[in-house]
Amino acid sequence: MNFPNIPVIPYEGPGSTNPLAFKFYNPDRIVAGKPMKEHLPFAMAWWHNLCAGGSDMFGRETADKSFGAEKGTMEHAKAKVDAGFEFMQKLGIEYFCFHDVDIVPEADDIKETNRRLDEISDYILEKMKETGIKCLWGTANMFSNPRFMNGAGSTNSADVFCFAAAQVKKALDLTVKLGGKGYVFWGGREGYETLLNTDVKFEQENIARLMQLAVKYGRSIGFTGDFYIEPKPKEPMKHQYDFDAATAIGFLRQYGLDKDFKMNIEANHATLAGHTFQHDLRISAINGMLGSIDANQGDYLLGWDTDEFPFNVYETTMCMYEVLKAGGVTGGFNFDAKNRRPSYTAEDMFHAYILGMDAFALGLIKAAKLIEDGRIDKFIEERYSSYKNGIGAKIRSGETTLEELAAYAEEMGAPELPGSGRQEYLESVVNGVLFAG
Ligand code: XUL
Ligand code: CO
Repeated sequence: MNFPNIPVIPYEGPGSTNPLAFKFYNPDRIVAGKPMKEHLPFAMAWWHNLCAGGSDMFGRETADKSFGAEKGTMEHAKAKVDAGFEFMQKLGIEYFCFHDVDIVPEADDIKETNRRLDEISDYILEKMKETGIKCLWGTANMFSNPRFMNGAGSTNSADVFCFAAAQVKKALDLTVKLGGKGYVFWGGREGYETLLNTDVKFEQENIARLMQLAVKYGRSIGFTGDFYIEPKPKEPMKHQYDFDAATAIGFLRQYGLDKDFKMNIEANHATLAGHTFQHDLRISAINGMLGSIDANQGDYLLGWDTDEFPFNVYETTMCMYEVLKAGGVTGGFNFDAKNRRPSYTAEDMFHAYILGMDAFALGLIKAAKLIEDGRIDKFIEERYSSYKNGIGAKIRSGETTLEELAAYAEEMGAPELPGSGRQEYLESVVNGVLFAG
């Protein structure tokens, strides 16, 4: 046992002061017609939770993630599997997400790395069968190794492109072997630093080519799930090609990938793009591409990807509002989040997930109330009511001409002001629902 002092985390309700209990996440509680756990398929991110020890560019690791084994060995890889499954079981988390290099130490020779991946995935599969825990999505890390300094699909080197292809192929094999629901492309270094050395069109075509090849191969080995793009505007590259949901959706349509791909929206990436989390969820949803969510939050005072555990209930509420309106996600809620560096104990790992799961459970409860309350929906409906009849209805149905509209305007004279947006009133409605007890 890796966490002998941590019990299975119970639900104790909002009044509880037990740090190792859920206050809001009650998996079987019915909200908006189904149990919370069905609305919120939570996933553990292998890389942060089992691999990252809190190092940053100014200091080394503070948390010990050795789990009793020597790092860089297959014993360590297995110890992480044991720790991860114990962790998920204790929290009632039913899914995990992984990169290839999170689950084994990468060898110099890809054939050896792949052998290690076969071995560890057999072991993971055993644990999955034992526990009923499932794989949400897999991905290939094509950004850490120096060979990917200029990107993977976007690299200037055809040899590096082939290496990336080999990693994608293997990561797809693993995702299928583990029954993953999705496969993610986060284009870590698919971007550029300066146009003085970059052919943007060439690079974007090559990224699309890698994705097209992945779809073809994935479908040929029986992968029926969704491919995802995870947009991010910057970091590590100054300009990343998948800036935000709108950009990524345009890209997918341009290259005929839109039937196979959806979005994996990460809160902190959306805010780095100058949007709200809710904005990128809405853009994905209205395009039929709301796939999965990387559940975290950023820090509005810092301009980078801090990957904090979600705490801001306004944001989780507006996220769940979008998710409920969209009829749910096809993927899940992956905690792509890490403890703050000074929160370095095993207990902190549990506190972090309890915080995140409670924040989303609360968001779900409040979002369902907002929808049930109906004042926001009613207001929006009335706001556009001038399009219900007459000339407005003709505009909507496309049965008009510019000449007809101009004649209408001339006849009418100056239009009345379009009606108050009532933002402050609506914000007070949200507060009323959030804090009404
Ligand atoms: C990096 C990030 C990644 C992806 C998977 O910002 O979010 O961890 O989620 O590669
Ligand atoms: Co992410």
